Amino acid sequence: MLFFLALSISCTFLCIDAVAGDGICSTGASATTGGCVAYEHADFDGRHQDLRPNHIKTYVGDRMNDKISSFRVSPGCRVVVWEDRDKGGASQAFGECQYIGDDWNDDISSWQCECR
Ligand SMILES: [Ca+2]
Ligand SMILES: [Ca+2]
Repeated sequence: MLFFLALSISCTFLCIDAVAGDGICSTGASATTGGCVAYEHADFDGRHQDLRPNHIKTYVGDRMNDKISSFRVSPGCRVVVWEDRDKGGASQAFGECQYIGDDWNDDISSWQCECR
């Protein structure tokens, strides 16, 4: 039991470190037309998917599944992502991000645009 606990704690720390280390995210938000945009490639390139403020995609669709690499985010908003559809598996929050990092690249299956 203790062993499992220690293992899950160290994994949590490692995952957070990895995202902070590889990801190229800014704390400042870019001026978009409201809401969040996910992109297939880094640097806001390739196919994109828009999400209005406080909306959620429980499945990104076959075209975008396990392909998202960057996000644009309106002021006051952030994205929350999940590795599986229907908010399943690991989760992480991002601001404006030209590359989400090796841990999350091409992994996202559901996401949400959270705004104040
Ligand atoms: Ca990609
Ligand atoms: Ca996935």
